[in-house]
Amino acid sequence: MKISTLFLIWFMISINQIYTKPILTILDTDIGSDYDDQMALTYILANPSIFDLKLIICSTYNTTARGQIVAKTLAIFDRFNVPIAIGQNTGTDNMLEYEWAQNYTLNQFQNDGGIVYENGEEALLKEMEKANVDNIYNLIEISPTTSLGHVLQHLQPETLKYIRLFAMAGSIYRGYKNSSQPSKEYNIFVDIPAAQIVFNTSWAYFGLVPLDTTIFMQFYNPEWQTFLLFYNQNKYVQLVIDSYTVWYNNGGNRSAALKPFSPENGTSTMYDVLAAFLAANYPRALTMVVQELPLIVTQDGFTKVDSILGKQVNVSMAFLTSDPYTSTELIGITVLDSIIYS
Ligand SMILES: *[C@@H]1O[C@H](CO)[C@@H](O)[C@H](O)[C@H]1NC(C)=O
Ligand SMILES: *[C@@H]1O[C@H](CO)[C@@H](O)[C@H](O)[C@H]1NC(C)=O
Ligand SMILES: *[C@@H]1O[C@H](CO)[C@@H](O)[C@H](O)[C@H]1NC(C)=O
Ligand SMILES: *[C@@H]1O[C@H](CO)[C@@H](O)[C@H](O)[C@H]1NC(C)=O
Ligand SMILES: *[C@@H]1O[C@H](CO)[C@@H](O)[C@H](O)[C@H]1NC(C)=O
Ligand SMILES: *[C@@H]1O[C@H](CO)[C@@H](O)[C@H](O)[C@H]1NC(C)=O
Ligand SMILES: *[C@@H]1O[C@H](CO)[C@@H](O)[C@H](O)[C@H]1NC(C)=O
Ligand SMILES: [Ca+2]
Repeated sequence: MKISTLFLIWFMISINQIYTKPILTILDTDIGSDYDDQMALTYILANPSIFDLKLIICSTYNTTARGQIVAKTLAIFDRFNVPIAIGQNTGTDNMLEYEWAQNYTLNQFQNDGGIVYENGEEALLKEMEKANVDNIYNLIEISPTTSLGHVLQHLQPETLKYIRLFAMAGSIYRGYKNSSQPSKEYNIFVDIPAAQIVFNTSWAYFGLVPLDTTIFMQFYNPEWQTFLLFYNQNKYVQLVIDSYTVWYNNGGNRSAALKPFSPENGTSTMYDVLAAFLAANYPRALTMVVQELPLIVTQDGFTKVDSILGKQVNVSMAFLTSDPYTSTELIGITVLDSIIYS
């Protein structure tokens, strides 16, 4: 029974990835701090038949340093046609992955043919304004929403009918460390007013992956061992392992996760990858149990069900399999294989 369900999901993922037209996509990321943004970006770039990536905006803290990490990634994929938008620098923060991209400057990226928009919010606004009935956009939001919150104050509400949001944020019933109490999730907590704006917007579709499901997103043996085998012959696998190792050695090893991890045996928690996976498979959620819930963001940074004030959000509350790791392993295989075979 379990095997056949898994096979069905696998089959649907494959079909989905063969027959859909690539969808216009914007990525808002705080790549550099946690490692999951890098895996999400790599997955997106490895799947051009699913994602037609139009803009990457880097948000919060040292956005220039984040931009460099994106630049090096785009260069390895030879994707100089994807512009990098630099969001507002909101201060200094540990950027554990930065060293990996240190020797590839934004100037170098531009000399190589890349495009950098110094006013990232303006670039995001302009890209979102292109959405219309013939050009539906998916916005993959895997950062605190500082940039998006600002942009939403200038965007015509009409345009939002053509933009679907897929966000990693919040915590409904479960929190960090598989706690039975919800947490103040990071992407919300860093900029609560911005999150309130995003959650109080009428999107064409709003799909949310909260901690309730994302805490189980660790890719482990055996799919990780298979991935490692390709290190010497595949530059995308090399990109992931090298940047992950830099991040890990610079303190990423202390990052919280349900299972202990190291570059030899698996990943840290790939929260953000689930948002990209959800976008890739829209309108199906495949491995996930989705519930439409009226949510608000409270003044102190919780995401709460509120049937009076809340706006509807399609929340990935659980996985279809009773053991969540059965589902996240399948997602891991899909994601890692697509990187190997891109
Ligand atoms: C941001 O990062 C870049 C690259 O490391 C560095 O040159 C710059 O000084 C940093 N800026 C701030 C405000 O931390
Ligand atoms: C950056 O450093 C790496 C590792 O030392 C090296 O392989 C790469 O060629 C360097 N890139 C540039 C642009 O200098
Ligand atoms: C998470 O917590 C729930 C109940 O609190 C428990 O049933 C489940 O086994 C836990 N899962 C993991 C992977 O720790
Ligand atoms: C949502 O926005 C409307 C105005 O469009 C405002 O009246 C309402 O108070 C906001 N709700 C929340 C929960 O922020
Ligand atoms: C949630 O999903 C249902 C079914 O696909 C859809 O009809 C509804 O509009 C979605 N709601 C939001 C807020 O995205
Ligand atoms: C993380 O790595 C540092 C060295 O880079 C080491 O000093 C520290 O003990 C490690 N912490 C954990 C929790 O493994
Ligand atoms: C993975 O590596 C970490 C760090 O070395 C270690 O603590 C953990 O036990 C390993 N897990 C497995 C399943 O080998
Ligand atoms: Ca992130």
